[in-house]
Amino acid sequence: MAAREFNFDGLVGPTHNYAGLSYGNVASTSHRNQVSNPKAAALQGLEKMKQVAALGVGQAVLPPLPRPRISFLRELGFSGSRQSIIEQVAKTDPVLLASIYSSSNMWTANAATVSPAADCGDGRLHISVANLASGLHRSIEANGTFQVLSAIFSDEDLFCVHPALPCSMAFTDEGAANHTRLCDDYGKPGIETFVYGRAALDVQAVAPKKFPARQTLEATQAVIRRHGLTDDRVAVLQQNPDAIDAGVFHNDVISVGNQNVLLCHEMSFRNQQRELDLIRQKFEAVCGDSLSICELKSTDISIDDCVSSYLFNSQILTRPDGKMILVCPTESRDNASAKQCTEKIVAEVPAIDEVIFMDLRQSMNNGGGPACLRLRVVLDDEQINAIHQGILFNDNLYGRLRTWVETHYRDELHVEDLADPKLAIEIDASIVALSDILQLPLFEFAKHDR
Ligand code: SUG
Repeated sequence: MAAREFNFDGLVGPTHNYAGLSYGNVASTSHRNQVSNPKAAALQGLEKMKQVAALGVGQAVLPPLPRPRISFLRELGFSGSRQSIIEQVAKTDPVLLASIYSSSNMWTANAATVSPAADCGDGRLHISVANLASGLHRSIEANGTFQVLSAIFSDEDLFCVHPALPCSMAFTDEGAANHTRLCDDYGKPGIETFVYGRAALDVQAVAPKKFPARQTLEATQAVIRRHGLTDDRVAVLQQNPDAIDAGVFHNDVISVGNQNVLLCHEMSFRNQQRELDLIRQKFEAVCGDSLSICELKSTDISIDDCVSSYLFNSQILTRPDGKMILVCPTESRDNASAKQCTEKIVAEVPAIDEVIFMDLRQSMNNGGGPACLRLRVVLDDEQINAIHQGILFNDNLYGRLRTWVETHYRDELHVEDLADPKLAIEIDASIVALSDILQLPLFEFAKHDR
């Protein structure tokens, strides 16, 4: 059945801030304690959604998870009213406070791994919520994400939403940021590539030395089993540990694919040539077509420039006329090597005929480019009609969300502002209003956090 790709973008939350919580993510660490602008961040994200929708590509929005996650602090033994808990934690542990206030769920590429129905054993679309167990501020996303995705994909005849994997260091899972699906038509079976950073249960295994490898082989294998993906349709690769040590904390910082196109850097994977040959063979066998791989060299662009320009964190989108467009952050236009690479990509990859640059600076300063902000979901008409309709992006929703952001968001947020209980009260009003716009029971999801 004909199907198309929808990009589910995370709406940036009102507490977007620069607390520097992500070790191994160079942008996050280097912007620690800078002043953020949540309003600009959310508007930049909405502009991207608007432009993508205008290209004729499927676009939907995922709500920010309600913050602060006071229920998590109660689990840790803090007690009293919300106000007094915020005041206590602000005094004793500001990093913990920043964690439960984090807006990191805006990077929906980490929300889950999604396998289209055509690839899955039972013919349903499978979604595995990521546990994000490598980092405290991100690990608290999984419950809320499960609630939201279960509400959107509620038809169990068509969809299966799996809760996050057990929260263990052996099963740390970062979702679609380490998953790329290659296919001919979106609705036909494809090859799903899964990239992991370390094998947790093999102490001898090669792993990065400096920064954490966030995705384990064991988590990847569990997701493959849950989704009912067969060996001929998956490729499991190890990320190059040197790249992780250079700041490539997710595979989508060094590789991106769409349909029959795979862009990567020569330092993306371990045993890269062998792995790429295998993907090529599997692709030909399952999709009956040849895969177009564009492998950029270190002489084209250094790893450091990949990390600072986020060239590979671009979105490759297929327009209704079948041609592809590369949506890059403006940092890729402003970096000489990255800019040249975009020209090389257009010249060498016949399917890609256009590049556009978008300003996502607020998100980029926390290590989140265009591809981080979206979760890709392949849907056919029956599935589109079956999902919750309130999150489908159109001009009306864009207008309402813009007004909502302009009404409720601050244009300056200092990390110290998180200590002021007034912020939490302000956010309550915004959640009530957003629930109404998206017709999702967000306030209900957050009732334990009051
Ligand atoms: O997990 N940054 C996120 C960025 C996620 C990017 N996603 C993808 N590559 N798909 C992270 O490191 C920063 C939070 C802070 O510093 O306050 C943060 O969580």
